[in-house]
Amino acid sequence: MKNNEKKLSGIKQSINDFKSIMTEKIEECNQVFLIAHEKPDFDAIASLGSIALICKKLKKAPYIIINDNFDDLSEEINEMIDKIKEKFIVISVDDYEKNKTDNDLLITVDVNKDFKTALHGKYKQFKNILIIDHHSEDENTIKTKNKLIELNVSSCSEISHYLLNQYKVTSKDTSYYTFLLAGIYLDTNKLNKNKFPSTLDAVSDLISKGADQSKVDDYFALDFESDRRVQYLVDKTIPITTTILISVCNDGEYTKEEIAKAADYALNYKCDATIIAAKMKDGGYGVSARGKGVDRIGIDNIMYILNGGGGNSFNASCPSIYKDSEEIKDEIKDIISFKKIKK
Ligand SMILES: [Mn+2]
Repeated sequence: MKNNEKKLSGIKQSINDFKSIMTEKIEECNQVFLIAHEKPDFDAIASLGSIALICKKLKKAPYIIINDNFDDLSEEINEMIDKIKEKFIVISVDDYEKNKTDNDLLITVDVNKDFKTALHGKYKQFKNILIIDHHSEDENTIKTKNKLIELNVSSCSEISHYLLNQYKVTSKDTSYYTFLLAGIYLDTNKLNKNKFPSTLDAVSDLISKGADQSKVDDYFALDFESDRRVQYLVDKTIPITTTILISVCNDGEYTKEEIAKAADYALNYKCDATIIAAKMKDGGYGVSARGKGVDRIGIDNIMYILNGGGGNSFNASCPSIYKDSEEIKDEIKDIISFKKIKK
């Protein structure tokens, strides 16, 4: 118990330290732009909303950049974005380009890799950048001194919740708390994994502030058609070694989320890792890999060699691949059998 308390105070301490630099940077800039990773999920959207509330409290109405085609995002995500639009301005990268000044601040949430946001290649245009995230850093992490990257938390929503508290920001519109709860539920698979004492504290605080649990359940309700597609991908997995299951699927059209869910699901079987590749709307193959933490298999390294991806021994992926399914399957086999090593 003592150890848990120490951990919790550690998070609060680093958040408190970050608060002063965050306040300073927000106050001294002309405009604040917020961005998350492309194809934003509940955690990303919830974090955008909360950090926007903090900017507003500091009297800097932020611009939230969401450059995705809204039709590609789920109904639930669109509903959340519409809610955020009641209070804040949501813009595209083109809008940003038209309105940028030489003293702008960028805050990235739920992301720290340069290639994962729609501003890739444009970071130098910002005078300052703040990163608020829960993913580990690597050589692709956006260059900035000012970052709050906490690995011992469930999600960026959890960090955002503690930031809201530090700034004493409260919202009459309880949707913002509901979004944070949804973000935490997503990244903990409904509190089944990846949760810390600070996570449970955040959950109980959010519920006491009016986060709507039945709404969160609605967000996670299974879409039947989509779930059938996930199960189809799972059905197609075959053992490629005694410990790795793969599925490369060229029929049907899948979303990144469905591919990730299939990789998660297949990991329930007797194996150390799963790799799922399936065709998406644009003709490319989305790839997700999951592992049980067995480092020697190195799914992150497999993703790196396959198409410049990465991750860790539990969770890895790579950018879409535009080749045919047989070629992809062969390449994965070659990598696993060490026929193909680092480029
Ligand atoms: Mn996240």
